[in-house]
Amino acid sequence: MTLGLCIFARDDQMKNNFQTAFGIWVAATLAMAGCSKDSLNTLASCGNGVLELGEFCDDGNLNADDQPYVCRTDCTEPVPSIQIDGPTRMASNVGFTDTPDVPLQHVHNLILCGAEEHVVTISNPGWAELKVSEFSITGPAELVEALEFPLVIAPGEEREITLRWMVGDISVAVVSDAPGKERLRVYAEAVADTPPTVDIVSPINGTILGEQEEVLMQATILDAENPPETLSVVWKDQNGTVLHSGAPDDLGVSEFSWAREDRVVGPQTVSIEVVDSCGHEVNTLWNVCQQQLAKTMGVWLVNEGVTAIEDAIYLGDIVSYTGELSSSANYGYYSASAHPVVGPEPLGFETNVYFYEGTDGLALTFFSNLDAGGSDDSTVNWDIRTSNNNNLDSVLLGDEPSEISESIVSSQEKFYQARFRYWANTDGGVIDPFVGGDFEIWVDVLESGDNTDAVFYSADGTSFSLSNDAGIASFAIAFKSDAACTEPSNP
Ligand SMILES: [Ca+2]
Ligand SMILES: [Ca+2]
Ligand SMILES: [Ca+2]
Ligand SMILES: [Ca+2]
Repeated sequence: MTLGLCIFARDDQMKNNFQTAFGIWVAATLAMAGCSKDSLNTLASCGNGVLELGEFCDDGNLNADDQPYVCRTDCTEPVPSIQIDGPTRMASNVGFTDTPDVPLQHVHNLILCGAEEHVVTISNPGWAELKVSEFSITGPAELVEALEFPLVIAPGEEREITLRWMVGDISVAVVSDAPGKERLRVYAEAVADTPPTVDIVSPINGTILGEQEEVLMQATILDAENPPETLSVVWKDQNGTVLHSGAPDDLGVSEFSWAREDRVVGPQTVSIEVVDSCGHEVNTLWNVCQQQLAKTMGVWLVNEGVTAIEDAIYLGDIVSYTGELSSSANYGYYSASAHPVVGPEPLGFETNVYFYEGTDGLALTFFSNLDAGGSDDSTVNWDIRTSNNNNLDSVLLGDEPSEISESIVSSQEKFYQARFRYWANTDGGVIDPFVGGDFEIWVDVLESGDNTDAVFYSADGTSFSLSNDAGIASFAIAFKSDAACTEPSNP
C-alpha cells in the first residue's frame, strides 16, 4: 500500500483548468485504487457527523467544499486563499509554503500585453475574522495603491488588491492569523504576449497573376496566445483599398477570391494587416504582378520642327486591343464605314486611333467621323511615316483603298499618304504588322477638316486626346512595352 495524496478540485476550478488548490482540498489517504471522497479517511470516518481523531470538524451531510462557513468534505477547516485574476481568466492557487523555491506545479502563467493591472484576491472562507499583517511581492510587480495593515477580512468575504504586473517570475506572500496557515504564497510567471504570425500561402511573393477571373488569396495566420477567431485580419491592395477583412477560420486560414476586375495591371504590392487582442499589429507586404499580354504604346504631341520623340510632348500610353479576328475583319468595314468588332465606339467629329492585335499581328487602326450622321463633307489629310519596323508594315485596309498610298523611303522607313474625304460615313484604315520594340509611327496632320480631336484608345476603354483647340495636331507613337510583368531573369 502506498501513502499518497488525493487532490480534489472544486467545480469552478475544474472548469477553468487550473491546478487544484493545494492543501485544503488535500487529505492523506490510501491511494492504491484511486481515491474518492468516500475513502478520504479510512481511520476516522469523515462525513458521519462525529468528530473523530484527525478531523477538525465533521457536520455529516452538511460538509461542503463550495460554501464559506461549513466544514469541508475532508473534515478540514475552511482556510484563506489567495487568487490571481489574470488575462488567462482566473488563476487560483494556494501555497501553504513560504519557501523561496517555486513549486513548479503551482506556477500560474499570466500572459501580458504590456504592464497590466490584475487583481490578487485574498478570501476568507473561514468562521472567524482574518487579519492580514503582511502582503509582500517579489519579482516585477507592484502595488497600485498602498495598503494599511492589518487588513481585516470578515468571514465569507474577500479583499481585492490590484497589482501592476510586468514580465517575469513573481510571487505574492500573505501573512495572516489563519490558524496553521499563517504564511501563504502564490507564484506566477508573467510572459509577454507575442505578435501573430502571417504565412502567405498564395499567391506568394513574386507571383505573376494570369488573366483568370478569380485568384485565390490565402494566408495562414496564427497567434501563440490568441485563437484565430480573435484576430483581426485586413487585406489591402497597394492603394490601401480593403480587399477582404474578418477573422481567420479555426485553422487560421484567411482567404478570399480576388476578382479580375479588381486587379490592376502591372507590378503591385499586397498587404495583410493582423492585430491580436493585445493590439500587436503585424503588417506583411509582398509583391505580385497582374499580367497583361497586350502591348503598350506611348503617344506624343509633335509640334512644328520636332523630329525626335525626346523633344515631343508625352501624352499617355495606349494598350492594344486583342482579339481572334484578323485586323481587317475586326475593322468591320461596310456601308463605306468602320464598325470595329473590338475597339472604340465611333462617337462624333473626331479621329479614333487604336491598336488591335489579332491573327495578323499588331495593327495601327484609325478612322474619322461616324457611319451615319456626323460630317456632311470633310477632308482629312495625313502623312504617315513608319520607322524601325524592318518595313514589314503596309496598308492592310483602306476604307477606300485609293485614299492611302504607300512607298518605301529606306530599309527602315516607309511613307504613307492618306487623303480622305467623307460625308456621312467614316474614312480610315489599317496598317500592319508592327513588330518588335523599336518601331515609331509619325503622323503629320496636314488637314483635319471638321475633326475636332484625335482620341487614343486603350483596350480597357480608357482614352485621351490631343486636346488641341485648332483641330488635330501632329502626333507620334512609339512602342513602349509588351507584357505588363516580366518573368524574373534566370541567374
Ligand atoms: Ca467523523
Ligand atoms: Ca498574441
Ligand atoms: Ca472617302
Ligand atoms: Ca468611307
